[in-house]
Amino acid sequence: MRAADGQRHISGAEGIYDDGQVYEHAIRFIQRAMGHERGLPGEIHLSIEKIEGKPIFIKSLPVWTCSSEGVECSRGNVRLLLDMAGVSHFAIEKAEALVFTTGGKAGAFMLDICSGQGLETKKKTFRVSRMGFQAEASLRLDKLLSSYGLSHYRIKEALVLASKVAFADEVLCELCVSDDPSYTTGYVASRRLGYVRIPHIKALGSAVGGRVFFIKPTVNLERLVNYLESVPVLINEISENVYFGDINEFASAYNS
Ligand code: PML
Ligand code: MG
Repeated sequence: MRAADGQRHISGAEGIYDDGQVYEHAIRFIQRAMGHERGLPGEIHLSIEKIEGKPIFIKSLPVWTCSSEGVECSRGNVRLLLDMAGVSHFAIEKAEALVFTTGGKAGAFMLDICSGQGLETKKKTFRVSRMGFQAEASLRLDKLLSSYGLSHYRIKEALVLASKVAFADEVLCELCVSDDPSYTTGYVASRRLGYVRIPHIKALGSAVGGRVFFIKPTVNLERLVNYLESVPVLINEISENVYFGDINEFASAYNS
């Protein structure tokens, strides 16, 4: 589902479901778009396709929630995490300018991890699609996340997207800031870092946000875009690791 008001992105959602569940999720996505805090969309596009061929099965990333005293502390944590992942200072600054000063873009920007340059393609942003859960893994994750008080639907949706993205060899890591004014938790994710949630990543009421994928210089762009947009990926195994702690605790766990 993709909802927009002119050029301004309102809401987007993706999923892979058994045929018996398609109707229920289609209605849920339309309701989400129609009741969105970013405003009433001028158009809603709902596309339903049969998945052909065998999906790739992956494990979900472990989840760490990084405690913080406020926006300034969280912005520092974002910089530290991206630095730990190996993103250059040029690329960090470029990403910060994209996700902390603008909003309303559907899809993710792709930046080179060294130069911070956006990839030279006709499209400015890329939409990750065709990802979901096997039924048993979905129930297992619901149970696990709710036992830690993390049952918000966004966490599960962002975790499946981040897990698909992290599985791509060409992507070093991802930064996400929701552009919904009432949602102030973002994340930095990679195969090595896991899915690191950052509360207070922006001020309450702010409509800035976006997604950035940091791409290795040797990227085969066509293959990567095909994987992100078109290859079906299902999570069939859930990482049981759910942690809470500050950035120092995270860094020592990461380095051990
Ligand atoms: C979004 O829904 O716009 C992205 C939310 C990302 C953060 C989800 C979380 O709380 O882990
Ligand atoms: Mg949103």
